[in-house]
Amino acid sequence: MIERPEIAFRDPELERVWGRVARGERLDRADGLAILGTWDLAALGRMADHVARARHGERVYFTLNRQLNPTNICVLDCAFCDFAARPRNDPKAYEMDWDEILAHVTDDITEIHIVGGLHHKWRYDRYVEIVRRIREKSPGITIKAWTAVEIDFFAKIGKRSVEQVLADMVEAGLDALPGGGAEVFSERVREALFKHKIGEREWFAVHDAAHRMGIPTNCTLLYGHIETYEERVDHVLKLRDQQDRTGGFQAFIPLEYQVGTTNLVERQASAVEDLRTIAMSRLVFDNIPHVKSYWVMLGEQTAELALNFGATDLDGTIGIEKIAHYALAASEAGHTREHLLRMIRAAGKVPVERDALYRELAVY
Ligand code: V47
Repeated sequence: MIERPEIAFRDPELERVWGRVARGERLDRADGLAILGTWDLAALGRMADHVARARHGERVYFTLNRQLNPTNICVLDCAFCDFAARPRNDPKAYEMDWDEILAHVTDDITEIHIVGGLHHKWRYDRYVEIVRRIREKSPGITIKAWTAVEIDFFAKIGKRSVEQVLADMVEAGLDALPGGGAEVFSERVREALFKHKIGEREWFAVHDAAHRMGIPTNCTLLYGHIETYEERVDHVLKLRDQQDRTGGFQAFIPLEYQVGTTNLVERQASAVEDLRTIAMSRLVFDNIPHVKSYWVMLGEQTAELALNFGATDLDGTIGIEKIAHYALAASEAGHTREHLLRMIRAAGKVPVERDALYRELAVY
């Protein structure tokens, strides 16, 4: 254990939480709420940074990756999503052909992140074939593909169990699942924003099955819209319980809602809100290795600051990103390795290049 810093607190509630961290106690709902409500950001940053350093020292991870979204046509109608196109007569609808899909796989990347819409016409085999052809083109790449929402959908259209879908995908070349589609584990929010999408029971069933089959996964929270602080903390606690049972989550990614044209709220979450959410998750998750600072949605400045508020992963170079950019994200579409190195070093950390399985490829 690294030495505990002396922290000058202005918020007595936060000081109480620090006492619990110092005694090695597990944080609870009241602690999570105290963190989300604090204005004592300097102290909060030191707390979360201490916990991150105890796990990873000065190391912050990133990957050379590309996102692939083979289609945006989707049978769902989530109120926060600018990416999805309706199945019929939507001018922004697109479907990639094999050449376009395979053009995403090049020698300069080590991770491909695949996620897309639930297409009303694509067959089960096409989704498996996407993974297989990518694996054939690049035997060495790591493939992080399909959210729990998609796996559940494939099970329905392919008339298979979730386990069988996962087994088919692994056989085709899949390495890990991304964490999307969790949104907020709250029936109130689901009813209001994404009532046609699977809820927490099915989302957890997919990740539970994946972990039991040895497939690592990520997990996410979509925040900064109509959810309450209580719902945010409860979401994190539910993920922590799952991790106690199966241990397969590699990283937690708080996704900042991009207002875009869906306008669920007037303005995006503030940087203060982002940093509190990152720090809360780092402090409450005593069992998930990484909290990711997703620069695409946070913006570069806040993403860099988050590296001193408990985040130890910057995702990657990304290349072309559609989900946040259809929702008018202000960030660049992609960054070079050198750019990510500069961001990590500017935060006083040591850059470590990884693949989708968090195997270390280079320390800079
Ligand atoms: O599930 C949709 C979200 C997710 C918006 O696992 C939006 O490493 C913000 O899960 N504003 C997909 N978010 C992206 C995702 C992800 C991203 C990066 C890394 C990983 C990982 C996973 O994007 C969806 C949904 O929650 N989303 N619309 C929006 N307007």
